[in-house]
Amino acid sequence: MSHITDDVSYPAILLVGKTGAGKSTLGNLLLKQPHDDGPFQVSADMESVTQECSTAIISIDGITYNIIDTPGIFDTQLVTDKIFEEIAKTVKKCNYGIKAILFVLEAKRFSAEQRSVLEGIRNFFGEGAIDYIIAVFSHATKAQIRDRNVMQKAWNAPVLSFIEDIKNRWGISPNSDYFPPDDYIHQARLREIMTFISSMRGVYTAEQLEKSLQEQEKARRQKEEEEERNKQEHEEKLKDIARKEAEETHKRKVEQMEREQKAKQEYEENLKRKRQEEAEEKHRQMVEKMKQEERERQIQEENLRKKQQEETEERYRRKLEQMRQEQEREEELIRQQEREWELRRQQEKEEELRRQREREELKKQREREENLKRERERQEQQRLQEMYRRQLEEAERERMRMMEELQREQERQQRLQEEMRRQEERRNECRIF
Ligand SMILES: Nc1nc2c(ncn2[C@@H]2O[C@H](COP(=O)(O)OP(=O)(O)OP(=O)(O)O)[C@@H](O)[C@H]2O)c(=O)[nH]1
Ligand SMILES: [Mg+2]
Repeated sequence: MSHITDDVSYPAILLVGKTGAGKSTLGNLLLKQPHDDGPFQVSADMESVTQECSTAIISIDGITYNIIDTPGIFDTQLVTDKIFEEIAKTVKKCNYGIKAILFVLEAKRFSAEQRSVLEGIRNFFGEGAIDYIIAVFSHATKAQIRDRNVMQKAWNAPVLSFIEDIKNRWGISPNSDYFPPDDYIHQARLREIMTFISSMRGVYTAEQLEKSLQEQEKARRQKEEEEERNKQEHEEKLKDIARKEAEETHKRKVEQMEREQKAKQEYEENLKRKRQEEAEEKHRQMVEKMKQEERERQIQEENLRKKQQEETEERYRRKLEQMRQEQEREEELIRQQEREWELRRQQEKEEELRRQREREELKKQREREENLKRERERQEQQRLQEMYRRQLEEAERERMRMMEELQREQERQQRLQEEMRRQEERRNECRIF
């Protein structure tokens, strides 16, 4: 009953899972064969062994099934697609449907790798397959194999969620090293799995898989279309970026060319300016040289002029000296003449002085005579004055005497007038009476 067959003449039990999970080992154990020496080849190392699906006949609770070992699912999409093709080919041969899908997973931390394998299997079979999945944990510890509760405690949230999704259908692949095939624990773990298989209602059909595959194909196409759209959009974006980059490159090139043109212009201008400066410098040097020559010529001329001037001055100086000497001689002559003249003048002056003394003597004589004359006149004048004074005193006394007489006459006149007035008054009084 446990030999490999190509026919699928009974309802099928599928062993699926990640490569190296222990599918072939579990198949052999369910077939009551040594775990590594049954109809399904078990790999000794990490290399994937099962490349094609193989099937064996198994009887559970009196019902015959085809148990089908499948190649392990990798996390590499390319290999996995081929494996799913192989599985699909086998499922299509299952004319009596699939009674159970034993999803073998290692009882260690539910890794991202395991999760992607589970997602792959669920997607492949479609959501309708969930009612036929039984999870079987392999590589369990001795304690986990002995006690299901120990196994349950090791689960994390994703495992719990998955177990919940499959309505708590889970078992443990026994390890013959811990519990030999005749051990009741070994048998109990296999029994649990088989009980789940027997309790399944209905079968998962090739049509469901076909439908799922079509949906997958549709999803794949949509995904491809989406990817194509994204690709096109991406390409458009890339083209846009490339166009912008080309524009930018063109712009940069134009700018670069402009910069180069500008730099060239600046270079040419600089060159031109430099040449101009050099020409100006040469011209300046030439002018400077000419100026220098002119200065030297002027200096020579100046020296010559100075020399001529000095010679002229020397001639003038000599002439002046000569003139000065002549002048000195003339002056000496003049002084001589002056001295002579002075002498004469001195003589004349002495003569004059002598004459003046004579004149003064004469003048004094005259003055004395004059003084004498004036003294006589003064004495005469004094005598006359004395005489006039006595005459004046006489006249004054006469005047005073006449004044007194006049005053006495006036008083006499006043008395007369007073007398006349009183007489008048007496006449007037007499007339009244
Ligand atoms: N400790 C332990 N080792 C196991 C268990 N199941 C399988 N192995 C070992 O794991 C290795 C791979 O086992 P296989 O049964 O070939 O695994 P598989 O899933 O069929 O592998 P592929 O066919 O390559 O996909 C072998 O060396 C097994 O002896 C288990 O429950 N416990
Ligand atoms: Mg295998």
